[in-house]
Amino acid sequence: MTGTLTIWTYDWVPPGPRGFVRDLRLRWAAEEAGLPYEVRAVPFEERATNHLDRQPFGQIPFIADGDVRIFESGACLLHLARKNRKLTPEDGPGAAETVQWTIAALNSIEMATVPWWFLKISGREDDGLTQWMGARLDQLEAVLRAREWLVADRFTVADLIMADVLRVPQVRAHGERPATEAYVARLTSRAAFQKAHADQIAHFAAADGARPRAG
Ligand SMILES: N[C@@H](CCC(=O)N[C@@H](CS)C(=O)NCC(=O)O)C(=O)O
Repeated sequence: MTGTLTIWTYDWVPPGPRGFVRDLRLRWAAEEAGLPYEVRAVPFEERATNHLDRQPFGQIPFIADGDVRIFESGACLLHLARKNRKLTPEDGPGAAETVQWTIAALNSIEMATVPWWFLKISGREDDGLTQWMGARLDQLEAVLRAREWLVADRFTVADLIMADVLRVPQVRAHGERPATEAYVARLTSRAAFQKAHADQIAHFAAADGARPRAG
């Protein structure tokens, strides 16, 4: 394989998660960085061996970039950032803080928000988890009240992943956090996000036509 970046997603998903499937993070990063990329698909309904060889949990996204083949959206984002200075400062404290906030988005915020909204949409919202997530979001609100970007007065991949974690509608609707809301609105109004989002919606919509209709 040559140096073309390939981002894998599913061939189809139901309408609900469209616009939120995690290949969007990687499309968005590639768009921000001006990196050429192609998107390929694995079946949503049957997780085949060649999929599990690339992503042992049967999930997406995963990427190929030259001889690099990796999964986990955060690892993929940090890999892309290492190649492109539009996504991170090159070195020094800014580079380290970009890694720090990327991990914080995944390991301090998303680790609370994802279980919370899974339980919420299945009608089993848990009070302890709600309070824990609320505290995390309040702490982040205090950070975002004081700054426009997470790192060094500039956009980085840490903002991309933090905004992607925070933009889930149920999370956005939980409590009043004006700095967080303004931050998410600012990030998701970027042209690169808009293109990545529209492309993902189009990708899944195109697959609808090829599927037998229920009933
Ligand atoms: N930690 C993984 C999570 C990946 C993930 O949850 N992918 C979802 C799509 S957004 C998926 O494949 N869900 C289907 C499943 O878990 O079987 C990452 O960030 O890459």
